[in-house]
Amino acid sequence: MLMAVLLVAVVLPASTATDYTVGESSGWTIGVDYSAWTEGKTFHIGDTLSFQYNPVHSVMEVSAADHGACSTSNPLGWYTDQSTTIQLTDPGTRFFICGTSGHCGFGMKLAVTVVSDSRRSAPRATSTSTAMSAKPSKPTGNDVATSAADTTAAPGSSSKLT
Ligand SMILES: [Cu+2]
Repeated sequence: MLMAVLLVAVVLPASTATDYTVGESSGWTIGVDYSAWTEGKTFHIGDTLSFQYNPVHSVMEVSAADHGACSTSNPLGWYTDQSTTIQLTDPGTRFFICGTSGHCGFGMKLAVTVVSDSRRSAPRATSTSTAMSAKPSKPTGNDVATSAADTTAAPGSSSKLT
């Protein structure tokens, strides 16, 4: 009797994270509008991005500035295994381009904004207890070209060390 009740309780919160295949069946390639692909999607902490691509492409994670400029000179991460899974572990926007020369200019660029997980009641298997409030540290330190959108993090004191 009690056993059955416990089993149900364990099974219920099983799958809350979503695995997004970038570009759906088209994958990560030239000719897909990735800003259109992200439209209407809400990416949460714990979700994953799956890039599927052939060897002429790669996945490069870059800063916002390099994403805007299609610059491959200073990657934060570079993946060439043709099947790359990116874990979305923190709130904020992450930027990806193709590392092959010219491909970003042909549209192989993707920006994914990860929201804090306020909608879900029970986040699983993450030991971080900082769910939605009180995030003292900002993980990505790209103060290079902070665009106008970046007013959320620092209320008042924006340090300019140029
Ligand atoms: Cu490419």
